[in-house]
This record gives sequence, structure tokens and C-alpha cells, in this order.
Amino acid sequence: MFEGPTGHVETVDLVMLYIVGISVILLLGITAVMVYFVFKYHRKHGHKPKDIHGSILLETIWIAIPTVLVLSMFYFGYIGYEELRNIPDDAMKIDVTARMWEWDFNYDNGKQTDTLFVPLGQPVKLLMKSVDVNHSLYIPAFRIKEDVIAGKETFLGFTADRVGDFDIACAEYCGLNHSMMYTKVIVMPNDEFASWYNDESEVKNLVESGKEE
Ligand SMILES: [Cu+2]
Repeated sequence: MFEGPTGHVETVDLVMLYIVGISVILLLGITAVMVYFVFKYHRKHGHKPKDIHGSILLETIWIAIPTVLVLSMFYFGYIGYEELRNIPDDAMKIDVTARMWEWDFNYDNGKQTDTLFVPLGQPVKLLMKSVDVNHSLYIPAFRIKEDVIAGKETFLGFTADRVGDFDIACAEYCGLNHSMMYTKVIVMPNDEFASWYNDESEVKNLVESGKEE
């Protein structure tokens, strides 16, 4: 948690922890008060309950606190959203096509693979479309996910700052083999990526090696 192959990991994990933390505190607090009231106000012999009519102070407090909490969740969520959606103009663009049940990655120089290869430390923008039903491109380790919608182009951006290979899953139920619609993103050092990118003969080889895992 909080550390990973993209800058989004910290942002997303912090928002997650913030929301879950508030929820847990509220759950425990409300449960404790409920249990306390059950004992304090249970039916006693010779004791008549009294009606209470309104309290401006209490009502203001229980409207104000949840409003502030919810707006703060929205604020931190929005900061993260901005970070995810603002992709530098000079990002490397890769066309992604989703189909039942595989991914195609198309590079500007005509290279096509079924594994996503990206250079280390460079912003990447995935331009995604589907040729059949709705899919969703999800890279858990990068904390990014975006639906790939039939008849509409969507995008996703990231900068990988760690060499390695990470799972790509389809996160939108898309039919029989949805659960097998996996591939990988392979992050390579710049020089290695450049030689892969410019070497036509290597295409097939790397596609196959990417598929093995
Ligand atoms: Cu799918």
C-alpha cells in the first residue's frame, strides 16, 4: 500500500484509506451509541418515557458533520481524479482495441502486440475502443481502470516508474471467457524499449513471450 509502479498508487490508496477509515469510525461509534441506548433506555417498571421535541443545536451538528465528511471525501477523490485524467500532451499514444476476449495494442509505427509494452518514466496515453461489447481495462498494480465502450473512444493515462510486468485484466463482464481476458503490461528501460520499438523482427518473439506467463 502507498507505494507502487505509478504515482497514482499513493493518491488512490490514501483516498481509499480515508474513506474506509471514516466509515469504520462511524460504524463503531454508531454501534456503541446504539448498544448504550438499548441498556440506558430499556423499559423499566414505574417509569414513563418523555417526548423530546427538536433541538436546533443537535440538528445543526448532525447535518454539518456528515456534510463536511462527505465533501472532504469528494474533495480528495476529485484531486485523485484530476491527477488520473490530466495526461501530458506529449504522452506516447497507443491505440487499444478490446474484443471478446483479448486485447490488441497498436503503436504509431504500425507495431501490433497482444501485450502492452511501455517505456520507463514516460507518460503513456491509451486510446481505447471496443469492436464488440463493453470491456474495461484494469491494471491493479497501477491503480487505474477505465471502461472500454462499444462505439465510443475512452482513454487512460499513466507513467510507469518501475521496470517489470504487471497484470492487465478485463473488469467488465463481457461474456463466456471474460475471466480469461488477461494480458500484461511490460515496463522496459528506455533503451530496451527503443530497440524493441524499432526492431520489426522482434515483434512476434516478444508477443509470444508476453503470452507465456
Ligand atoms: Cu472483456
